Amino acid sequence: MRLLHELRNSEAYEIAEKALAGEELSRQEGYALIESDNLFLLGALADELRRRQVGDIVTFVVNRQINYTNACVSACDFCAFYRTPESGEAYTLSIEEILEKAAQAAREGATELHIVGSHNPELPFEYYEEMLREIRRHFPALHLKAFTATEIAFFSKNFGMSVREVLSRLKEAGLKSMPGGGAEILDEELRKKLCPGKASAKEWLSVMRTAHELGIKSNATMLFGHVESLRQRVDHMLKLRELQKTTHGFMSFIPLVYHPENTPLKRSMPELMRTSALDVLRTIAVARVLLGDSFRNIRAYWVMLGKKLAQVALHYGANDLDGTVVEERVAHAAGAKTAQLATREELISLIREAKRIPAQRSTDYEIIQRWG
Ligand code: V47
Repeated sequence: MRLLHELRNSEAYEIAEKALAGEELSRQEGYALIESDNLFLLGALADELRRRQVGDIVTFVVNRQINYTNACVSACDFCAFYRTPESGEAYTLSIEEILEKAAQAAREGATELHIVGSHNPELPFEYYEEMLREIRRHFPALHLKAFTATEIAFFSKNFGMSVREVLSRLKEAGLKSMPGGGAEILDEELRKKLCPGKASAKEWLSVMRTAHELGIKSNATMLFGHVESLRQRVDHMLKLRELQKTTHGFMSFIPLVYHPENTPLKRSMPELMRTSALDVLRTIAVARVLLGDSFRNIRAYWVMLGKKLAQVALHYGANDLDGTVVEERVAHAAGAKTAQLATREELISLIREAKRIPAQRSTDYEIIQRWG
């Protein structure tokens, strides 16, 4: 059959054979995969590698996000969430307000708080320590996953402390792991254009290395679908793969779909649209194949993908749907139309309908409960 003949003679087919034989793919092979238009082959390959690596269980976490402040001096072009510290729309939650949100999460059975903010020069370091200490004192069972690597780099500069000291003090106060935000695209030139006011790619990776050395595990994200090239996505993944080989500290990889509405970038490029569903699936599949054995967990973050596309992504290499979330501000400020909350039942049913086994996990991917 012509279809199969053409497939067998394609470069993507050869690369797929290599990946299936368990070999690590090179940068050039990564480029060829992401540039190949054979989404079926890519999806089938990613799905098979996912099955071998983690089986048919698809996980989620019962969690709550808390965005403690939006006042920010970094002014990234892709961000609709931040406000300048002088703006009348800037806010900072008090420790009491944060504790109320934590109490609600605990009542609803959450096991994790995901706490991130912006780069707010007006808060003292004690605010962060007290936030963690107080939550830990009142709700010791909640895992505190907090502060992106760019926030940590900002604290280090703002308070004149080394990254190691910042992380050690936060760990002492109750920090258990770190989310993967702020990675954007780990390319120095692109960052100079999009986010010159915050940590460089080198600094982001260095904060993560230090965190992992201190026993603080983390996730890694990639913000895609704006002005980056397909090859820059591959380069980004390879930087993560390299670091992971030495630290083994990343728990999961989370591709974040760029939402353009209300962002400075969209104002300067009105033609910028949200990327297509096919581009999302291709990127998730390439992540599963290229990150190989180094990353067990590839997340389909439903808040940014939408629940239906996140479900499809479970057949393109993803094995995790993130969590119940409850309140999300970054993507919603930039035009996300998804709900802010997913119930446990909803996540279970999305996973079941994808013919996978739903399981609730802890932040560090221990299974808490599975269904069927
Ligand atoms: O750091 C900013 C990105 C991140 C936009 O590690 C945008 O468990 C889309 O990192 N459109 C925050 N994305 C989200 C994040 C995250 C989410 C869920 C789980 C985890 C985890 C991490 O969102 C930011 C930035 O990279 N972002 N602006 C935008 N307009």
